[in-house]
Amino acid sequence: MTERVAIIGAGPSGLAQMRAFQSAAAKGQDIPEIVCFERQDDWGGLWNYTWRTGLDEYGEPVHGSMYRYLWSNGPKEGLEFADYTFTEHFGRTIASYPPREVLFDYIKGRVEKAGVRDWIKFRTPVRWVEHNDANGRFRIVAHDLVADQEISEEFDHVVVASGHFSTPNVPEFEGFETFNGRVLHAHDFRDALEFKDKDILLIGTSYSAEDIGSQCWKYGCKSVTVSHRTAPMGYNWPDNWKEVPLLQKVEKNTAYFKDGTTAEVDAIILCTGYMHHFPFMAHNLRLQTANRLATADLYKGVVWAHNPKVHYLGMQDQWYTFNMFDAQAWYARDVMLGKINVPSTADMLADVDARVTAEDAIEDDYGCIKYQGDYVRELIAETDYPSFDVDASDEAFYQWKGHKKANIMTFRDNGYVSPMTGDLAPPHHTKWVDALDDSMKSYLQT
Ligand code: FAD
Ligand code: NA7
Repeated sequence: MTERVAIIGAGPSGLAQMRAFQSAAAKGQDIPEIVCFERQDDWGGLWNYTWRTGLDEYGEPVHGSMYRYLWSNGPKEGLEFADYTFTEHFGRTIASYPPREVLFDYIKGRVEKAGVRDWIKFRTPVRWVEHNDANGRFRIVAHDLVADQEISEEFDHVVVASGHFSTPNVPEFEGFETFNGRVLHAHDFRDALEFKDKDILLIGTSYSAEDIGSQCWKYGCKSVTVSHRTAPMGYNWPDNWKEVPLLQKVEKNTAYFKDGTTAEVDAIILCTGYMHHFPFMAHNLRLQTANRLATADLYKGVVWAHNPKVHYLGMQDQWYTFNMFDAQAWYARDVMLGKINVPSTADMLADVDARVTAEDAIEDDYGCIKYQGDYVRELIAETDYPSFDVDASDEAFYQWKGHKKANIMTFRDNGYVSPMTGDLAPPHHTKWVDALDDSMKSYLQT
């Protein structure tokens, strides 16, 4: 009997898994039956932009956390697919920080070429996954939203590719109930123009705070105040931007910070990160981890150590993205195909511990980049994923860090060398700060 593989999610990670199997089939290998369950009505995961927030038209939580005018926050040379380059997709070299629509197009291009769309059941969220100890298979319960019918099927392997930047972490601060303005999480932020001429307060100091603040500044907010729990970001911010210690409380429109200072603000955007949230996984299969490079309980960062027929893709905090998901998907595929044997549970957990210890010893962001680059290199060495110059990707990330430090509002005007083709990306035709139209049409103009 042909084995069956369930993939949960058709974002970049789930699509990587489908492409991994399709590439094996294209080489003449037998592959299992693949069924991908996807809650949204299209593929691409977070890159499939939606204007919706809260619940969707079926009452499902909206997955999307991306917003209008989003440009890649890292160089594309750090995420390029080794089996489908930007040059192959666009027919020429393009600049290094594409807007969302351009990256969405790139993601789609590879899987359209692979022809795997028929494997996906759209509008079908997975509700429950449990292991059947009697027959060693997994029962998956999903909901066909369009037909409003429950689906219950058995599979031999499960790949969880549902992402971890969708369910917001929402702390509360004193006075929010009576704040005279809007309080929202970054997950629900959609359009910087909403905050034009407004004084905004951001809580958090990571990518969301940096980028949402920069967007709002670019599109004309009056001022940006960023409140930190641990440390300020420390970039050379524009004059109408300041960094302050943690918010203590708000009263009407006044925000009070830990150092005794105050600010008058119109809106508060909680850029406080996301939760790894898998309510559909039975407890003995459910990943519980912090957002870090070495995740808990995943052998090689992929295989669920307590049942190696379950795989989780893309669950790490991310410097590397698309090609790391590929490295993981190819590895998971070969475990499922029996080409790679995993060790005992004890040895898999020892591998996890070793990765955690190695991550804990990293001193700075450069070390994190190298750590994740080395991880990608380790995985691709074990499969037939096309080898690529990981050092060149690391180098693009190192230069990116330097460019951000030099000027946080101009770093996207730089270009880097492709680890796949060796080509240097050309500069974009317009400086990021002046490029208000983020459409693909505008971006690809020469
Ligand atoms: P996702 O893209 O989240 O896709 C998961 C998919 O699973 C979704 O389609 C979802 O609908 C589906 N799903 C979830 N639950 C279920 C269920 N129960 N049943 C069925 N389907 C389900 N990365 C970069 O490389 N560059 C960037 O510039 C960048 N910017 C980002 C900006 C923001 C605001 C955010 C939030 C993330 C950004 N990222 C960026 C990181 C992003 O995580 C990855 O690029 C990528 O989208 C992760 O892919 P994924 O497939 O693992 O998860
Ligand atoms: P991250 O990278 O997980 O960062 C979360 C931030 O939120 C971080 O600065 C935290 O501060 C801060 N945080 C979390 N909880 C609190 C509370 N209770 N109070 C104050 N500050 C808090 O999430 P992002 O959304 O920025 O980035 C996620 C992805 O989106 C990323 O990959 C990008 O590509 C886009 P800490 O440093 O822990 O004190």
